[in-house]
Amino acid sequence: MSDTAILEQQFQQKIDDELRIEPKDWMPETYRQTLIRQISQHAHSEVVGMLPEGNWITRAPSLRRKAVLLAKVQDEAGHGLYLYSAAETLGVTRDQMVEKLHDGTAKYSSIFNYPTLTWADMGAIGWLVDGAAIMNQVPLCRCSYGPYSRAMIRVCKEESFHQRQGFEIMLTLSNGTPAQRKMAQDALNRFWWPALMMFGPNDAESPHSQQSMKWKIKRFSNDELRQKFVDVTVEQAKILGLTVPDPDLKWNEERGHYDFGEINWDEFWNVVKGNGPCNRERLETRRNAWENGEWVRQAATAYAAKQAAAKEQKVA
Ligand code: BYC
Repeated sequence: MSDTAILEQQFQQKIDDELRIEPKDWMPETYRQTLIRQISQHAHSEVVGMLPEGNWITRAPSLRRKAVLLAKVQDEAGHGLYLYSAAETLGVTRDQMVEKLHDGTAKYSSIFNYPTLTWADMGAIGWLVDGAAIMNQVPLCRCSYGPYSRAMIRVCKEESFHQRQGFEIMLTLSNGTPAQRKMAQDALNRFWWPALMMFGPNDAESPHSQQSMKWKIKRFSNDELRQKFVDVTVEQAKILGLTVPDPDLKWNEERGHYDFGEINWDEFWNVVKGNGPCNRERLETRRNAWENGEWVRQAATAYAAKQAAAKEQKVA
């Protein structure tokens, strides 16, 4: 057996024994690259994900709603920071990751390429998008890579608050005037299918799943998580008195799960490839933010250098 084969065997054994892989441990290059891809794309999703909601902070209907939404959007920025930091432990810099987002080579979640047209969309995003995120992210707290799994613990606690605030907005609207009810139903109609797409392609079409499951980066497949989400969320829609926009949705007694209709995969891949309703606008906003923030980065770097020089002088 070659040295590499022995190392690979020991590595897989560690994973099978539920031990965490830490930054300085030996790891196959493909494991490192898979994590950089997933964690950086996850971080980008958090940061781009601030845009559809940030758009509504000034238009939130009360001071309370404004404060809550502001806190939520700030949380997303924090999630981006933890995740970029986790990815940096794998030997990639934040600048390299951001560059890949800006030149379109790194992906971010398809869901953030849809517009937020009414206040009810803030409810639908919290309820459905954060709900889907929790379903996907709770298992990531047990991911085999230590820094990613630890970052996810705090992220999940905050996502849980996000999901509840969204559900509360939906509940208020559904118990409101006929116009408010209609607005809530319209938001559900527009966000339901894109929320199901967040879990990624069907297992048979998912090139990374098998290896990522073996490495315990992923603990459940895309389809398993999507099914869990449908089962939980359909019951919540009943509480809201809203209709899930899927004529094929039906409880399957034998399976003990809801059957649901076919996802429009052409729409999904179209959005993933950069041609969704808001892809260009989102990337343009991020690129502008990066350019306009140049002076902040320069000032922070200059300040850090000044502090380091002062510390050195003190030691000397
Ligand atoms: N959108 O083999 P697959 C949030 C790509 S943010 C775009 O199944 P994998 C929030 C996939 O990247 C939550 N692309 O891949 C923030 C791959 O392409 P590449 C974001 C997608 O990695 C603000 C290709 O399709 N959550 O909650 O095994 C406000 C084949 O897919 C999508 C995360 O990022 C998609 N939906 O599984 C509110 C969670 N799906 O990379 C809320 C962490 C797939 O080869 N990520 N693709 O070019 C994951 O769990 C996994 O990466 C995925 C995909 C389940 C998303």
